[in-house]
Amino acid sequence: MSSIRTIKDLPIEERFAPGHSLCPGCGASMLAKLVVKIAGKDAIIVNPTGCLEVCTSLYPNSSWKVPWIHNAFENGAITASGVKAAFKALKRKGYTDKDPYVIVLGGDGGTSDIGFQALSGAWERGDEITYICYDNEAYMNTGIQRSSATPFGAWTTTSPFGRVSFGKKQLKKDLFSIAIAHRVKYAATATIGYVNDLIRKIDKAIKNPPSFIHYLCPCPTGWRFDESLSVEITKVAVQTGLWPLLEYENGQVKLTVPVRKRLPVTKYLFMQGRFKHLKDHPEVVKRIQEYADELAAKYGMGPVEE
Ligand SMILES: Cc1ncc(C[n+]2csc(CCOP(=O)(O)OP(=O)(O)O)c2C)c(N)n1
Repeated sequence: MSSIRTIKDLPIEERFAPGHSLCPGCGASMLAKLVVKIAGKDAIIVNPTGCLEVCTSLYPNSSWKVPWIHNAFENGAITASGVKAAFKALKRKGYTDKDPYVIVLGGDGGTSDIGFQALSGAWERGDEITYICYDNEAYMNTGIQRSSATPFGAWTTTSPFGRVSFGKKQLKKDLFSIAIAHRVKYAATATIGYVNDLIRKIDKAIKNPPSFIHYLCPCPTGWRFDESLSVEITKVAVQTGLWPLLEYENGQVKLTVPVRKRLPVTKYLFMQGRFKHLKDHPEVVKRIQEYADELAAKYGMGPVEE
């Protein structure tokens, strides 16, 4: 089984069809296209409720040229565990010779909040599934409500700003560390701005289950930026240190894309309408810079250079 390491290694055949209703610039469509290209025709995609599911399966159409299951918001991981177990049993009994990759594509609400217990259980049991969280940092499909993955200070419809509020009051949940704490075999963070890094990690994750990828998913609609900037914005997230590109395997965490000189977090924040009220809250911006500095110290990124 040869590895897919860069965009040049990708198969030509498309397995994610156009014609879906995801927004222009949506990071979930870019991810889905890559995942099904890399995983191939026998992969089985499990898709809990969310933008990706709703917008790619408008009856009677579907964008998925691979087997695909929509399941409830709560149970992406356990649906995948069941599919994998069924294939193992069928194979053992001689009914099939297939042992497909089973891959969940879940939003941050479906992963870090509502589907979390099913995911934790699957990881703890060591179920041989790959879970990819496309993290657009809010419940976008239902109108931009905050999730536990929404960043500190961000506006959402349920973390508004105004006289008594500066946006979300809590830091983002650290799903990468939580996955490692469950002793998964492989875990990574990734994003579309570093596409070869992303491609290599998808390939590695599907071949080394139980595995997890936390994918920073740009969302022009919910983050309030021009759709042409989707890829650029994720590069800036990485360069500020707010989204370190990490990989965990064999008990070691490493930074896969070095950041020797960081951009100040203001560069990332003020590209987006969801943070624009922070111009009146320098203390919140300072805390976000400190958070980036903490990540830099933890993962070995360089100092901020204005
Ligand atoms: C148990 C349950 N609660 C609420 C909903 C309504 N609902 C459907 S999609 C969605 C938002 C999903 O958010 P996320 O997982 O972050 O994915 P995104 O929409 O951002 O892609 C919600 C709240 C639901 N389907 N099931």
